[in-house]
Amino acid sequence: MITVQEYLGEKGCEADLAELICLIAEQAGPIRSAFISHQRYATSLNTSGEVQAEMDTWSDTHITTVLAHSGLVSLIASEEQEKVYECRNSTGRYSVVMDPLDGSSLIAVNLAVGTIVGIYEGRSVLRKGNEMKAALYLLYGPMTTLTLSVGSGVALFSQADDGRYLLMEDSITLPEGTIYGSGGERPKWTKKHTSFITALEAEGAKSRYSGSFVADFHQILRYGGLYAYPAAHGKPEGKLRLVFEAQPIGFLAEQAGGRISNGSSDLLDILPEEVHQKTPIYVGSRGIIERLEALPE
Ligand code: AFP
Repeated sequence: MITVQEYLGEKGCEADLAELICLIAEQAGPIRSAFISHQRYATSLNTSGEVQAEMDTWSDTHITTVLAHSGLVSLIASEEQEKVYECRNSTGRYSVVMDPLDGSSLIAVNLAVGTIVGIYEGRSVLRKGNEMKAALYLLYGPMTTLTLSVGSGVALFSQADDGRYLLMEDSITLPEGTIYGSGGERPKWTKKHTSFITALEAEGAKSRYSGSFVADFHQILRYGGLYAYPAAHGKPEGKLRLVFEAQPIGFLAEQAGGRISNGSSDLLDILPEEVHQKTPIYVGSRGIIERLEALPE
């Protein structure tokens, strides 16, 4: 079977980028091991005002420390850190954006959570998503999987007992499909969002939503459909973050032939103004997103 290292070699990925991707993927082992001993929910809040789980801060510190010592990275922007972390003395030519542990409120109920990462070349993290060099997520479910794109399609790997990532499927295509999941409280949804979801339901769409973006997106990637976290009354920017969540997941979705949108335009074309910026998100099957974008506000 093909390992992730062999896959990256076949794709002609630059050696330092391949090294960085593999280094990040290796952290799934320590992160999985930490789940049992770091189950508490802290009293601290992140920059978005959300309660941090112990695993949020643990994963953040762990990955940041590993990357800071790697010599491959110059900047790290994390959902769990207010400021962008500068790797002093590093000549690394990549900047990393990450949600170290997405879906952390689900650790207590043992549902799938993950690590989301985007990699840019150069010393800057406020970039359009379509400038990304690579994006990946690690999903901690019954298997540990790595979903990866270096800009030439999407590949899915699973981690074997010996720690190696083995290719399960290359050139993944995000199909048209009928699963949908939407965050937010229905009474607070906008009129456009409510009528779109109601129309999908009338056509037989089936609701599946866990509350872990990375896990909910993964089933959309495989089965097709729509993941949405919309604008809402009182929350016009929704809940999810453009830089740490939308851009890496959107890069993977579009590399698989799907789309990501804020409801009216492609999120990968938007230049973030600040790292913790939020955005409404619609990601999934191309046809569904195009239908939504064509609707009047
Ligand atoms: P946590 O990491 O705090 O659990 O937040 C997860 C998340 O950012 C994203 O992964 C989910 O899709 C979304 O929030 C869930 O939000 P709701 O609890 O409002 O459905």
